[in-house]
Amino acid sequence: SRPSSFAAVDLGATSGRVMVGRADADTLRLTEVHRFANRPVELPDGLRWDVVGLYGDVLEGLARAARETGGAASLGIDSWAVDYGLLDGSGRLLGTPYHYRDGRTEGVAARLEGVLPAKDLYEVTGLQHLPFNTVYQLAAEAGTPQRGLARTLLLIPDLLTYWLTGSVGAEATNASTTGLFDARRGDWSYPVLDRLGIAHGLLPPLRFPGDPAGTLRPAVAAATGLPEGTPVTAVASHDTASAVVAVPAADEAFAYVSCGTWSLAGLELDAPVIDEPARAANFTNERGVDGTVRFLRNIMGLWLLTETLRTWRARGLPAELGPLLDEAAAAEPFAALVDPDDPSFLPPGDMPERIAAYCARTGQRPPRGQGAVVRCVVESLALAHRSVLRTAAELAGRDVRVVHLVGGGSRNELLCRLTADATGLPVVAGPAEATALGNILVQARAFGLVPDVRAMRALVARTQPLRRYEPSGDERAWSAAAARVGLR
Ligand code: LFR
Repeated sequence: SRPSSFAAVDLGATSGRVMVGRADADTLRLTEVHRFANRPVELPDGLRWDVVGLYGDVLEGLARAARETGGAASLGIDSWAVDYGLLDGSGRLLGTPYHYRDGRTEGVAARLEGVLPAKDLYEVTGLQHLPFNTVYQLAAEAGTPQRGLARTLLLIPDLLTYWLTGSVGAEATNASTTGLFDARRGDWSYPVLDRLGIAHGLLPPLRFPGDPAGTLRPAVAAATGLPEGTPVTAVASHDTASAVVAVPAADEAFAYVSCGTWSLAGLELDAPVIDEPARAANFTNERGVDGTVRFLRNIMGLWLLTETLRTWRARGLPAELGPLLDEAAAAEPFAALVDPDDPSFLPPGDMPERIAAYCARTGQRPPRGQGAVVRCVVESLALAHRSVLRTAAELAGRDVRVVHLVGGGSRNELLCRLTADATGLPVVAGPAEATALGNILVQARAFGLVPDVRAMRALVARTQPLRRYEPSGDERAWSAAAARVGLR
């Protein structure tokens, strides 16, 4: 049978892409039709996403997808989590959405402690504490005119879906990252909304991966050349949830690291683990496809590297990743280490300077030379992968025999090799475009081409290039290194 075509819009924090995927029971082929930068904009009143520009790139990408396919069966949108636009009562966007790295949420969680203690919030949501969770962003905006006029909150993929179709909804995997979602019941938490004085109607009804999410407005069909009536399908609109769908795991004893701007390291579970040890370790229970739970922790990820390169580029220093990784591979091991999740690394800005400051603060000699800085970043990320995956297995009482490293980071051989060494487990690297593949696969299932997640994973394993790294490290050296930065 002829495989059907689907379009995937996948927006990451640093770049976006529109892909065409062809899928059936034996085929899974991705073609990139448009890739574009996602450049946050620093306005005098905060760090924002250029959502209108992104929408323009989505339209451009869909036009190219239309030329490539002659008409996709459906399209789906995923992006980073947490951030949102507010609409007034007539559906107009109120202001430019904030970037989660904007500083306005600083101190907000502490201020909320009296109204809704973090422990109580965790008990319901099972969500890791991140200063930028939607719940804190909303609290930071209390009293603003936008917040006063807001009648609907739409997370970024839902906002773009609304612009494409006119249809309003909240996709569940992404809703689970807001801090307003009940992890056990799999629905908005109305008691949490009440405690925070948030009107129930601000949050649209949920949609689940595979549900229809409207059809293209005639103006969008005209602008893109896609047929009128082309359906938009709700996918796992949280990029991490889409990536986990496309992890080519053969059985249950696997851990994953979805490695891009962030490293999301953890396990797939059937039910949330919400207890005091999980809260103390700041583990999250985000929702996956089919009611699964993504039990994981955020690690600062390749952000440390891309922000380092951006700093060097601005200074006119060499900033090409390939040669720098070669230098890093040859640099002295364990010379300088950081805890990648130190809060000082979260905002945009001079990253090498902050790494040097961290080292000085912890009695280490700051890395000297670019290769040494990159070594420090990559080795520290591998250490964090080790520490988080060990903790995950312990908290969930699960056996882990292989680590699947998916996303852009799977192209970074040094990171894959060091992650295998640090964890003492084989690392299967790839696919690099797991998120877009997961997006396509959920659509393919909605159209009856793939039966279930197991079959999706088997299809990825059969069709995508993967590379296996066997651990070769010295366990004692890694555990000593971890201890130096307070990891395990
Ligand atoms: C990864 C991701 C993470 C989320 C972070 C911020 O792209 O979606 O899962 O914690 O971005 O939204």
